[in-house]
Amino acid sequence: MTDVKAYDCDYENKWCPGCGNFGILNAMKKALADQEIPPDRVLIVSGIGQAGKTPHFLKCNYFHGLHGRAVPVATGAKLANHDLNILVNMGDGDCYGEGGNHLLAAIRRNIDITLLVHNNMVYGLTKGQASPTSAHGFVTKAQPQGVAGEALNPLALAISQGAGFVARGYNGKMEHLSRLIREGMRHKGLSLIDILQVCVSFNHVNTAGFYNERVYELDESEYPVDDWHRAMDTARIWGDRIPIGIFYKKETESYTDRLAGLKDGPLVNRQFDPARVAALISDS
Ligand SMILES: Cc1ncc(C[n+]2csc(CCOP(=O)(O)OP(=O)(O)O)c2C)c(N)n1
Repeated sequence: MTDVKAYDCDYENKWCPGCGNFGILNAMKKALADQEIPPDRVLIVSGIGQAGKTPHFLKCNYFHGLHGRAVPVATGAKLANHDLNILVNMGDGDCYGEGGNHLLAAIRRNIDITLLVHNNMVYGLTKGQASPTSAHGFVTKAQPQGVAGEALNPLALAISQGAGFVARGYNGKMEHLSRLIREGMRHKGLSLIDILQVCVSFNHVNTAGFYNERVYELDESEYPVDDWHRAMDTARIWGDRIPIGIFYKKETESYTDRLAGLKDGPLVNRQFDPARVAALISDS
């Protein structure tokens, strides 16, 4: 039996008191424990930022890479060992800004990883500049007259590009978020979970109060999760009411399923023959 405590680690945590990342961390632990996944079967890859620190606070395998580059690392790890459960923690700047092109490639290839984007709509670690999801007009020290551009809609982007599992969670609804993470991990193929995350230091607009008044759960008994047009419409709802839940879900062959070379099991379990590699190098 795997308990949430199996994932506890005593690394000192410096997130601000009240940071939404704590709810996300707890939801991850619960999702992993509920699936009885032991820590050694999990790899967490992260980029740079406050979100990128998440795996420091979990006892499991992790790789903390460069800003925006967690997805290619996770892709490589999945291809090397497709038996591993791979989660990726990134901030909205990390994933949709610096790492945007990698996100597009992962969607196109349908890499079987679960992307958890801590979307606080601001660059937290570097003290509050606008990110790709900052709203038009959002005022920061670096954008004193407000953001001139429009905010990226990550859910609509992912659905439009054919991602097979697209969901939104909220750090204030831990049980619900943990269910989404569990479902995302069970999905064969790329799962994107955009998580509304409160930043108590640098986003004084999208606060817990703001979300608690607006967030509602999609009704799973009524909502047709495989209806692409409905998903696109739902992804565009933002205002007095903000939906959370699974917006779109449709399974198609994942990248690892498509690669003939992986059919005989994970590459890491194969015998490595240095003589064959040496022969290949001398041939070229
Ligand atoms: C290529 C590159 N560009 C910029 C930076 C500086 N930098 C580090 S973290 C960060 C922003 C992080 O914001 P986000 O990804 O939204 O995560 P958060 O800290 O809000 O969780 C930036 C711009 C960097 N380390 N590398």
